[in-house]
Amino acid sequence: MEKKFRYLVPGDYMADPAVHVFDGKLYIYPSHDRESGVEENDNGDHFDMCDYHVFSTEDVMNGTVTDHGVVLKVSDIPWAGRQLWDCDVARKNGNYYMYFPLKDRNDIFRIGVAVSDCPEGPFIPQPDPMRGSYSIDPAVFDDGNGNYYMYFGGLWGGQLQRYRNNKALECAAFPADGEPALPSRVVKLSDDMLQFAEEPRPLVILDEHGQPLTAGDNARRFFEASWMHKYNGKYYFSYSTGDTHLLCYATGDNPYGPFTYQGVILQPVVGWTTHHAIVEYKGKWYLFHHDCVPSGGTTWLRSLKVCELEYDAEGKIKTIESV
Ligand code: FUB
Repeated sequence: MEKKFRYLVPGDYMADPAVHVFDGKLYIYPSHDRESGVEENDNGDHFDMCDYHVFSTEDVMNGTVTDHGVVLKVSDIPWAGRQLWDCDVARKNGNYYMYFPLKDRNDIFRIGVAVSDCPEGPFIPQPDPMRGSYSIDPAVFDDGNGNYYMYFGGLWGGQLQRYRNNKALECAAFPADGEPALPSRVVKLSDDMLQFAEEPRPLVILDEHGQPLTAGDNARRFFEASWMHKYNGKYYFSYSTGDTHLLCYATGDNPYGPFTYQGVILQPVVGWTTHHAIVEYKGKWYLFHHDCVPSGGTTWLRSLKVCELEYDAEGKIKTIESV
């Protein structure tokens, strides 16, 4: 049977979905793409987003998708420079915490937090970014036992190559092809959800021989777009390979890893970036993602999309061909 895809917000450009189920309703927290006129470059300056909307639905493939409007904007954030990239939201004790990457006034990406008492927002930003935060693409995983973990990081425009051991380098540095790839980071959040509870740790992805994926293995190594979900007791870390345009995943036995590479979730879509969320809702699993088909291939004008995701009997995700 042919796979069914649905564009969720046909009237606007939305990308980088983070998706959660709160009180039986499915909420989508995407980036909000726009035509800002900023010229395309390797730094990603053309992804010049300035606000977030929240969407909700109770029927993923066929139901109404409600737009709850603008919930946070750059001009509301006290430490803002520019570029609101991929966000995520977590719930704890009746409060909702939105985590967002934004360049500060020195053009350095930091991760900020904004708080609301409902999943639709609006979200009120904290006065400063999270202490010790850097790079982009925060994804927050609720392990269901009172512990919340943030996965973050992104290469190139995401600035991860500027850091080692959580310290800024004098100059950005990429490992040689045969050296271990630059990893995503994982960090437990503090009880109040507003800070890191510890130093971020590298999230290591091993190959089939138990060796870390190398920097030259760019069809498998991490680039950006971290996401974590659990299936049958296993932890599934999924991510984009960036310049090879794949969504891949690796599995592990705990939130910190190590994780072992498993395969491709989604083949390249139209457009340079690929980014996703994997969620179970009403007994089915879904892959939320984006592509640039509606904008005729304009990389910075992406459209939100969803399809069902399936596992085989061993828990392997079946690769999805994009259309
Ligand atoms: O939306 C800007 C950036 O593009 C995101 O942070 C990356 O994951 C990529 O999708």
